[in-house]
Amino acid sequence: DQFTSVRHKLPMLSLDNAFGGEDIEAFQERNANKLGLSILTFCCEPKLDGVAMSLLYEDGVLVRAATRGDGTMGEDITHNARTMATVPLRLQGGDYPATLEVRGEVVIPRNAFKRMNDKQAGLGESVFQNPRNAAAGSLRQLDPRITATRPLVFMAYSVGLVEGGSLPGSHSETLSYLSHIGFKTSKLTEVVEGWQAAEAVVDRILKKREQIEVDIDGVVIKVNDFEQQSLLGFVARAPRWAIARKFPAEEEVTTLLGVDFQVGRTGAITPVARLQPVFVGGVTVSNATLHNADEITRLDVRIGDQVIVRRAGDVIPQIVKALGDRRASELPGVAFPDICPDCSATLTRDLDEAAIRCDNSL
Ligand code: D41
Repeated sequence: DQFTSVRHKLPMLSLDNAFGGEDIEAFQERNANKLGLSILTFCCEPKLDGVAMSLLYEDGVLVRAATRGDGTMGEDITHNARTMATVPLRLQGGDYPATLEVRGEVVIPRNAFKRMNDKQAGLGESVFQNPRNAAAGSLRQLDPRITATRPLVFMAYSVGLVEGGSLPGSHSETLSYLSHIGFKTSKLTEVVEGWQAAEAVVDRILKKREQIEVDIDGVVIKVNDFEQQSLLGFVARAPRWAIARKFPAEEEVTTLLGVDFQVGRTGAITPVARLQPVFVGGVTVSNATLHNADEITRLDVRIGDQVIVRRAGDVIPQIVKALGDRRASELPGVAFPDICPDCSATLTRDLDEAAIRCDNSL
């Protein structure tokens, strides 16, 4: 209630989800049939996992920035958007419609997010769970001087209202135009023919997921031609001509069933979380590392807790958070053993080391 509500002149639609190649085939089938065509040209772009924002330009000057909100009503965040280097205050090139609304996603690159959280922690301030929450929190600051210190990046992905001028005839050309007038757009965008080629883009982007500097949660596949888009129209709140092909989530919630202790080659004792099996990062996970005793203390995790498990790329699944606020009653903590689970020797801990070891050299 601290921000002024604004009504979007054109609603910001949502996206239908697809979870496999068969959904993309059905998407093409439906749309091609409606248009009386056999194959369609698609523009495929990474689905950035950030916060949607609308920027309104009058005669090339930024006059309003708003969050998406529920798609109909958003919040006025002009004072904060103005502090972002990637939000042009004035459009470049001189060749733009009198009124132009640019839509896109506000993200924080992962490396900048880590630095930002380290800084917050160093100042004794609270840290953010992930880059998306950090972006949302940074845009909702009352003091734009705080927003200005946050590494926010705006990436344009479409236009809304256009009056007093015209735009190119396709989505991919519009993205090039947006880049020409001063916006950042995704370099991973590809124009392809047919759903199999679109699905191949999905595979390529999924393989690169860890190398890409921002979090992405899928690929948005759009019918490229604007004429075709308007013939297809939309149902309820989502266009028929676009779909979000989702990647497997990298974080899920599950239950911690117990903790086992394993003795490694060097004698270090590693706590291993036994989990209620959960599908995360594309595989079913039933174990996760808890690293060491300090990590168990830091997480304040209890047996029976709901926990957030993360599996990104091929790294060992980790517990990133224990959802202590969901505990119905006191639950038992995790007791680190005093003796080796394999040979019963007394365990030792060096003062300058995180690891607790079994020193039985035999
Ligand atoms: O990268 C994204 N998150 C993204 C979101 C994208 N690349 N394209 C999008 N296109 C649309 C339509 C087709 C409706 C113009 C979107 C979104 N919408 C969207 N973002 C939040 C809700 C919907």
